[in-house]
Amino acid sequence: MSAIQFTLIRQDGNARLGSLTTPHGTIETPIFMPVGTQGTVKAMTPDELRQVGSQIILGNTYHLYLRPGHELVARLGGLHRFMAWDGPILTDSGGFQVFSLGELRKITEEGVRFQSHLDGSYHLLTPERSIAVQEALGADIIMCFDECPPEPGDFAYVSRSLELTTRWARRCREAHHRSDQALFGIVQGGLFPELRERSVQELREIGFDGYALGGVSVGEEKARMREVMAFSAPFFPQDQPRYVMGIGTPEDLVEAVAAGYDMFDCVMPTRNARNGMLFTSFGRVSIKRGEYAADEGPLDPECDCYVCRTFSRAYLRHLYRAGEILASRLNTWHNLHYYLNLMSQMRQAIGDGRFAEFRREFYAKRQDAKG
Ligand code: PRF
Ligand code: ZN
Repeated sequence: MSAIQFTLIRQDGNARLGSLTTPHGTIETPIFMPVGTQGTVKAMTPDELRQVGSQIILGNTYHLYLRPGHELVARLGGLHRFMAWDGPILTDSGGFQVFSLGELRKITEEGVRFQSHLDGSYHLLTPERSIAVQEALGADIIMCFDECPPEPGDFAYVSRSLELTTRWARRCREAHHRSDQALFGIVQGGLFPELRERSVQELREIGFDGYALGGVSVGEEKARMREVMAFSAPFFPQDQPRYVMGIGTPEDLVEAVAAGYDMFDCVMPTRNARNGMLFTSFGRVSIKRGEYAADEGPLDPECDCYVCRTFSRAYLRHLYRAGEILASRLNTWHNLHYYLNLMSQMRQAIGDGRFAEFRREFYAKRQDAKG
């Protein structure tokens, strides 16, 4: 028995409308998961996350393991209780985060030895340990501990890396005991169709509650990333959720949904918000620019979020330039609303059988023409 239940409601081209029931509630797919790395989606309270339309959020094993420590979180009732978010949570395994440490880590068959970015202390993260930490945190969906090879990776290296990821996935499956948590496998294989196919097959033989496409958006060209998403999708099971890890721009999300994926996460809406980069229905807006100094209009005339209904571009520019805390809060509010609303529009379009039309209109409206 799986801790989650996925229902495919409708397919329109390759795009999928579905629903995913977890121990903390049912979410609609395709869905975007705001990133709450350190037990908080930066600048937003749980109540505000609900108001912008969040249904599920993402947490990070690596950060919470180092600080405040998974045992402490478990003692305080688990991550849901600790951060007062009662909806579904997915935690990433820490694999990707420790690989991002560069010099500070060493990969062996056993796991990854690394030094904390906080105090330089030494740690060993293994598949078993990653699962133990994720069981202590108590998310609804947890991820296998994988190796995410950086691009460009040659065939021999990516092939060896993916075999290690498969062996680690088997150890994760064996180490996982909580029946109220789903465990997802992570597909690697770089830019190579035959390696992606092998990766999915090996993971499917072990058997997981869902499958994620890892190792994309790691330095390859955008066109390459979209190719990998498109040629890999048919290898995934039809009747289980498909998650693309760590993407992306609004355009990436539209293309990923078009290719047949259901779940996404990215720091882009939240991180860019704090840097004054805002997403709107007609393209990107850099709110610091002089052209907005006396602009009385709303940030995005098509957006019905609290920020766009209440404040002018001139005011948002002023807050940003003055370094006010409220700039981060309002910018994050709008960007998350924009991302979550985009997903909601895509679900509507798939449900109505007009996803291709939606996709055309989405691009027609954008003036920045960036991908
Ligand atoms: N593996 C894990 N987390 C991830 C990735 C991955 O490949 C990516 C790659 N885009 C983002 N987050 N475990
Ligand atoms: Zn808005």
